[in-house]
Amino acid sequence: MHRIAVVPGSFDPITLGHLDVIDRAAGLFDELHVLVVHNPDKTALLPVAQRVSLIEKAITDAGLKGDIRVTSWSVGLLVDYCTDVGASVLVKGVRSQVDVAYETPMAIVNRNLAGVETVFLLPDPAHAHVSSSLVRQVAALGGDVSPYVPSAVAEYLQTPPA
Ligand code: COD
Repeated sequence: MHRIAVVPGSFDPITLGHLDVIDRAAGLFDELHVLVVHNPDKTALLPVAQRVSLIEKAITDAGLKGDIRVTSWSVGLLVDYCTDVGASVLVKGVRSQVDVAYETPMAIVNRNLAGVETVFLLPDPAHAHVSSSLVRQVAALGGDVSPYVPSAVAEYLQTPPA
């Protein structure tokens, strides 16, 4: 059976924590869709198309193996995308009990809505403290974000287009 999984997120921007989860997930499934989804609870920094492009560059630069596709989704439920592409699994990274508490109700609702299961992956502890919001804050205050993000993101945040 050809197993397709989706790794959804805001990825605003992609961090080394996200990349670690994508790498682990790519080793577990035949086909992986990294899906940029608008989170209405968050104020976005980067346009969705820019987030997609930075994820693609980060995956290429890191030399990740496997069938990894990057795209975005803005219409309807996350599980509608899964159904459309034939994905039976969502992959979420969990850094702490806070992430588990946030993700658990969504995982149950997604299973009830469409039979899509959620797999939780633990990140490398080296990246467990990293979040996109922390990166956005450090960048906004002029700090060095390079320890937390792929080099393409660090370059972009340090020299955004005019
Ligand atoms: N290490 C490991 N994992 C990490 C790290 C890290 N350092 N940082 C983030 N992650 C994980 C997060 O826990 C999350 O699983 C994923 O990476 C994405 O994180 P973000 O911050 O980019 O994205 P979020 O948290 O804003 O999620 C956006 C989603 C759209 C994925 C989310 O809101 C969602 O699943 N929405 C469901 C929409 C829907 O259909 N709702 C109805 C039914 S529930």
